[in-house]
Amino acid sequence: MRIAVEGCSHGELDVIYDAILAEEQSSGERVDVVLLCGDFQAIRNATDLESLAVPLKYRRMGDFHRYYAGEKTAPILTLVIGGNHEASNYMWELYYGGWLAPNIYYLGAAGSVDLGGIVVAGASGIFKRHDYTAGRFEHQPYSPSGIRSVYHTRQFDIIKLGLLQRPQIFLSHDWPNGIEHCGDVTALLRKKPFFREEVATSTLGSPPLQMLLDALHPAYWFSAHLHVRFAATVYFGDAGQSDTLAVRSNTILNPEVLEISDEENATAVSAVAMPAAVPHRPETTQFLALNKCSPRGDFLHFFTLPTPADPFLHASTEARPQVPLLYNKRWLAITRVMDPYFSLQRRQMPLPSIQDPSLRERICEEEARLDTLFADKVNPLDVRAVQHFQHTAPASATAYTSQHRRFLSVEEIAKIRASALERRRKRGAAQRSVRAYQNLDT
Ligand SMILES: [Mn+2]
Repeated sequence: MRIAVEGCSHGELDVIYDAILAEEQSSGERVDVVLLCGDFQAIRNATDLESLAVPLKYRRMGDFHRYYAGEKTAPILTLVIGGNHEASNYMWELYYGGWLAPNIYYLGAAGSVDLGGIVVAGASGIFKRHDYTAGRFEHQPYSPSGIRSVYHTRQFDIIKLGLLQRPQIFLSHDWPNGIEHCGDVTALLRKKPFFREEVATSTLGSPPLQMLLDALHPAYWFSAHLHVRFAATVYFGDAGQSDTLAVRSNTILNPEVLEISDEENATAVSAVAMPAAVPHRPETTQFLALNKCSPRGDFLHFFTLPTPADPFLHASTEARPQVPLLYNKRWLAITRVMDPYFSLQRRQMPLPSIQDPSLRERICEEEARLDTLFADKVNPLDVRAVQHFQHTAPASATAYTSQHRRFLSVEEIAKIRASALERRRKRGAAQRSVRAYQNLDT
């Protein structure tokens, strides 16, 4: 199975698919699935912009609404996780995962699926310590703080992911904390010098993702968010380096021993190409962070992974055979067993440890129960048979406002918003966020 991975999408679906189709043409090799690592911006209509946490100048519709409307269709099965710039209202509708548009499947706030026989797992959002242990308390219209906390990763979801068995591929928007030390950190700092302090203080990346990396050892891990291409190899257990990522980071992350000399002549670009063809040992994770989508290119990574679906994919006479997409039974069991802990309030009851033997036992029991439940069903785990894409809001680059009693274009809304901001600023009430259009009707 040939896979294309991309970093932050920022609503640029056309550029991404065009680049992938162009690569297929030049290489002569079909791409079977696309993995997008967040900041996807599933903006269905102008009202969704109200739930997108970006500065005013970045409030753009992007390409997604045409895919949502059916004007365009994703040419290749696409799996998506969320980042910190999302239509958080829409992502919340699909908290457990689902079709954002035909052929574009969101893994949910956390999720795991079986893709042609390999397990893909993903964590949406970014880590912020003060919201990590909270429940999912945000509701719409989002408050100025809720529009941000809504995409902060929750411990509840991380623990669920930590209960998975080793996935082949893990997707996260931000990087696992400490990962920079498993690659060429000097070259990274040459390209992104402003990471220096975070690297020196061990604050680059997400600590919960570091925990997951140590717990799961996925064969491949892809991230985005920091808008730079960076490759690393993490060795676990018996692979020659007997430490975990946490131990490595804690050992190396002494600012005194950090080599961040600018004189060193490391090759900044060639050093970060991930050796896709190198077979991975089970004890290593190949990490690759990807750049954001940009016209300058180099935001994609292509690689081929042997999967149980390969004979089917090779034998198919179709130009683009449909890659099997199944629920991961283990994930379904985890979701059921952890459900009593799910909180819709700020308060989150204490959560069990991922090492808790009785918790793991209950998950195994649940898996056995699912086996019985599914025994007489045909393809019970087939995502396409169970979940169908449905519109839940109009697809339009306009939004109806009850105040104006008509549909306004994005440009008009931006103009009105800008002048409202300006008036507010003049009145000296800049500390209060302008929510003039929070009541836009869909
Ligand atoms: Mn981001």
